[in-house]
Amino acid sequence: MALPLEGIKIIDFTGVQAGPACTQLLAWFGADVLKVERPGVGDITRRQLRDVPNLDALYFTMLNSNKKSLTLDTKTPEGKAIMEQLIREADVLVENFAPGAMDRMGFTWERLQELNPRLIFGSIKGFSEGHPYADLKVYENVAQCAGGAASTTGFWDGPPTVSAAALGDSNTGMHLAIGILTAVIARQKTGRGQKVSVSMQDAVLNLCRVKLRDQERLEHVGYLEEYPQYPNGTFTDTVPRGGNAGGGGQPGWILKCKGWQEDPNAYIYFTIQEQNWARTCEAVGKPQWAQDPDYATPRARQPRLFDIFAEVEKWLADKTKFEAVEVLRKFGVPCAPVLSMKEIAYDPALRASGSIVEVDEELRGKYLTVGSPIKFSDFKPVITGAPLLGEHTEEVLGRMGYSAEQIAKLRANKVV
Ligand code: CAO
Repeated sequence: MALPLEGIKIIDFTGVQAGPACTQLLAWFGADVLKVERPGVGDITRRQLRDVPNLDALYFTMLNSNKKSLTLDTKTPEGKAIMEQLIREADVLVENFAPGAMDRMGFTWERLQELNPRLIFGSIKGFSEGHPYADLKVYENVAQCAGGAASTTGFWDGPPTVSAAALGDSNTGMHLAIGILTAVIARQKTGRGQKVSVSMQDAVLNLCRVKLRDQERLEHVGYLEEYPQYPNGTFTDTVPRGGNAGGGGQPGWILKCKGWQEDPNAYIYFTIQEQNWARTCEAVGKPQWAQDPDYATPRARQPRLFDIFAEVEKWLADKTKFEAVEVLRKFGVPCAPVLSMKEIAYDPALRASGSIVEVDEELRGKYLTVGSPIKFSDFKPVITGAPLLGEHTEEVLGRMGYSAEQIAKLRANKVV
């Protein structure tokens, strides 16, 4: 069966994580993605954090599957000419270079439109155009700090904290993928391409929506009832760090289970859902709480939340995180074991669903990667290996009309 994005030609002029995550997703769904990389150098992640000498690092292979690779020095006249021909034939060009790099190379948005008015140009930067920091180079944690995530993550008595989740990188790539697909649909109506820009700061902020909600609530009422600082702590004029508190109307916390003294991940996340309170009480052996006026309503429970959590921890003391979840799920309590990366890597359910997949590459052999988190009823994305640097150079140039001699000359001159 043809994959949905088959026939869509994407020039992947990206590096590190944010851009490659975007184009990888589109490749999984069938787009023809050609990674354009500097000869002899390639995407920097090929050699960052290597686990096997001289092999492309997992950092690269896990973000560049299902793509092809062409080496091309786009700063040489011959390289520029090849790039221009590729752009004329492409549907989409994606880049995430440092601010101004595309312009310095001669590929301004105006020039791209001249070359191909149907081209969709996807661009990732740290900050939006016109922002005072628009000239900054940005990596993941910089974006988490600028987007509001770090100031609201962690514990109130500790420093701002970054998340392990790639809110700045892969998240921005996912936003760009949505933007690109939207522009593809728009082009079906208008016949024109357009520039689609996403800044990492904005993509992080989009995920911190509820914290902006909290800022506005704080300015209206002076406190945030679902934060651990309420009712006995103090609030300033900005949203505090709330530790592991449940972010919405459902109080929750990370609770210790059997073995927490030795195992740093022997915990569960436990949630108090208002509409499920009576069953929750039954589950943790406190059925009397359901009718007790000190515990029966969210308002009554609010000042006692940490006493409740302490009682639940007593109930958890002789249960592993998996045993605890087995009981709680039967009572409809929203909860989960805190899973370590090792547990995730070997989780049979994640393997069965295709969320973790094993790729077999000629040089590296078998390795795990994260598969498509988006599931379709008509097809299942198949994750293949990542290309070696310049693996498809001959194939691509040959298709563009270059002879073997011409390619050899380009190679000798380090253009490809
Ligand atoms: N041929 C010729 N030159 C090439 C080339 C090619 N195929 N590919 C890249 N280059 C050149 C660029 O044109 C640039 O040259 P100039 O500096 O002379 O303009 C140079 O290589 C380096 O570009 P770069 O963007 O990779 O710069 P960097 O390594 O200094 O910065 C990063 C990396 C990620 C900080 C920066 O690209 C950035 O801020 N990107 C936007 C935000 C982003 O996506 N960050 C996410 C990274 S994931 O954590």
